[in-house]
Amino acid sequence: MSEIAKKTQVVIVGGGPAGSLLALLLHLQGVESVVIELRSRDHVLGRVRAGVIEYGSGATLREAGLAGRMDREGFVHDGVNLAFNDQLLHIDFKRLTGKHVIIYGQTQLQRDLYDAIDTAGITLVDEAEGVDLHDVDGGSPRVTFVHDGIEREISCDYIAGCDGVHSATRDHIPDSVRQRFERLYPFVWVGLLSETPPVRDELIYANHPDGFALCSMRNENLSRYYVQGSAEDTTDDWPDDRFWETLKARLPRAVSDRLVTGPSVEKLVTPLRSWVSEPLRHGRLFLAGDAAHIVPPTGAKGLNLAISDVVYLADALAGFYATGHETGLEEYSDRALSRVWKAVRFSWWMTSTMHRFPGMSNDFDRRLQKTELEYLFSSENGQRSMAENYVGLPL
Ligand code: RFL
Ligand code: PHB
Repeated sequence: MSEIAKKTQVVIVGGGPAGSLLALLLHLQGVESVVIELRSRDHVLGRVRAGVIEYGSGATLREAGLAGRMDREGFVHDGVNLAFNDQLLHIDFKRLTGKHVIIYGQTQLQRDLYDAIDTAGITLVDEAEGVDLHDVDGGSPRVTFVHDGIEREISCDYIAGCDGVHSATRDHIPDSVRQRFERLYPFVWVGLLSETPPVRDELIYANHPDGFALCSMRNENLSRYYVQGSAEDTTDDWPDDRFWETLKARLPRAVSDRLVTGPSVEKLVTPLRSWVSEPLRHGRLFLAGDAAHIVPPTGAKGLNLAISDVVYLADALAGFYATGHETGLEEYSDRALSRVWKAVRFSWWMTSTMHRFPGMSNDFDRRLQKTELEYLFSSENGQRSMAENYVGLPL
């Protein structure tokens, strides 16, 4: 890493997908930034996370020259499957929308972003501790942190808070200004990664009376599966045998008969919740990605929202440096939130439609869920709406 500058145009806190991509999009538009990341690169690359890249996210990465490996090694999926009542419904994205999604792990994308950051000569300071923001709503914002035991300070024009769910930058938006909208779902996903061939060439989202299941993948010999668990579950509650038995029982027979099981190489429990923190701007601070909003993974939207936020933010910042006008920056929060809420709605709909809720047996909600799925199975318009949202609404 080159010397850390004492002054730059934009300091980006957080070097995950949102922060790294923002730095690169700014660089392409002639805006200088420094990225400050708490963790080591190996740690960031060790997090197993998202796998579905929306059509528009893919196009953004391609336009930024970041899609070489994704286009070579990722998998284009022209549809997904919904399982219900032992039946499979294929949602044909290509026919219904003319678009597709790309299966490409967030880990690989993060590696591509790091490589591009290094090639561009952008400073990414990793293992930076005690990041703090100063004068966020005044005229001379600064970011301080400790790196290699040395206290550092960078002054800048703007700060981008891309520091994920536990964001510290978000706390610089005063309580009197900040509103939080939240929904917690009363269950978790238990996820397992195994070096086995995927059970099918496209994803399967299954609604079963016992609970939800999802079959996903990373490549021809790396499968990613999830099953719905109880809110208080930990990975200790889910030894491999229990996981595979549960998954099998929740899939249509024709699918489960083909399931290849094997030892898990990674296992996690993830809570399902949505929240949005508004607004996304306070003074010279802008929030983007998981620092500003979280969606349950059912709609595969988290990473994609991080990408759309930073596309809007990079445009707004570059617009300011090109014209001297803050119009784009003033519009950023509303523009990004409008797209965010549509993804929150879709993720809520997928979650509500596909999971078993505690207390749901034969009651009104279960009847509605059954009707929702029967409608989807029978209506091309219903399928088109789902396809349109899954491949991603336009940026
Ligand atoms: P990240 O990836 O959390 O990066 C934030 C970075 O900020 C750093 N940081 C700090 N740096 C400096 N100072 C501090 N004080 C800091 N505090 C934190 C962190 O170390 C980190 O490197 O947020 P970002 O960039 O906004 O990206 C968001 C995505 O990572 C996230 O939305 C997705 O992974 C969500 N997600 C999915 N999204 C999709 O679009 N499609 C999917 O298929 C999908 N599947 C998933 C998912 C998330 C999952 N989990 C476990 C949360 C599946 C799972 C299981
Ligand atoms: C994944 O492959 O990890 C994955 C896919 C689809 C989702 C969530 C996670 O909705």
